[in-house]
Amino acid sequence: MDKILIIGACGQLGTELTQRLRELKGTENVIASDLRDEPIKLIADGPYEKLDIMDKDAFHAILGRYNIKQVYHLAAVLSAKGEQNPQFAWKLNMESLLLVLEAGRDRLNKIYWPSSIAVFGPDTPKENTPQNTVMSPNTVYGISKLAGERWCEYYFEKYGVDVRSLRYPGLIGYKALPGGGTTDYAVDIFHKAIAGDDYECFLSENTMLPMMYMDDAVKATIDLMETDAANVKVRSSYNLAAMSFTPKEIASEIQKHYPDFKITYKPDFRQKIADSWPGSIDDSAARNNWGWQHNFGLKELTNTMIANLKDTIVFD
Ligand code: VAH
Repeated sequence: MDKILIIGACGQLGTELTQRLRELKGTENVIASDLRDEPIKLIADGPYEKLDIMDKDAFHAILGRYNIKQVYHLAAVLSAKGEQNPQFAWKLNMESLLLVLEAGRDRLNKIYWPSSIAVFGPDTPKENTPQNTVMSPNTVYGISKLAGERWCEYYFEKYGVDVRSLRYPGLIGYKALPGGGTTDYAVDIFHKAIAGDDYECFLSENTMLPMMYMDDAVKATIDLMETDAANVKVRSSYNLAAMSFTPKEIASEIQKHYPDFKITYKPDFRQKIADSWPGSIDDSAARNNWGWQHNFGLKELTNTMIANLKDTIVFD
């Protein structure tokens, strides 16, 4: 059984991916790592290492200590936070990926690295965005993800590194809070509605964005990593989709459960980021190559988020 290292394990996706991989592979085979001294409670059941992925020696020491053979490299600065510190976002997002890809040349069997719909830009076709199309991202996050995709394909073709990647839409889950994304309004809105508060949305009401419930994102990630290498025909990064909705649409769905919930709209700098992204994604390559199928639409997402969050939100 390959030992797996998850970098960024305390993040929104990392938390849930760590839990699921431990269920599938055995807790002791999945080493979680993040910048924090201690793991968050949800993943404190198994091995954890404090790791700054910019520290090459510390990274290689962990690879050796546990005889790691697979790395899920999730650590990154997301779109909104990246625009506030472009130089750091580029450095972290790119240099850490190259560190992991280099390790893949001689000591790893498989690598997972997340890309994003942020690789698309203002002149990309907005509807049913194809796998291969015009890509001119205008955020440092999107630029770093597009460059990262090119490096992944380069390391696969030049060195045979088995690195796999997905272009995630906005991810929504209840177990761990997101950090610094433009799509994070779709998580914030549930916390506000359930706490009985009004919500001031930082995007305009008709901003259509591709979104996905966290369980689907975790399923797609593991399905891609577990499929035979011969099925992985895209070595940059696969388009991945489940649903698209606007803030107005998700608010209406929530109001079916909380009729008094009120939303107002006050677009900020994140509106320009969202406007540069597609409204919907063609993920037929993932569906044809390795059998991707999503399970959650807007209704199922809303029901699940409310069912799980309402027992954890402290009411004012
Ligand atoms: C962000 N949640 O908003 C991320 C994601 C498609 C968006 O990459 O930056």
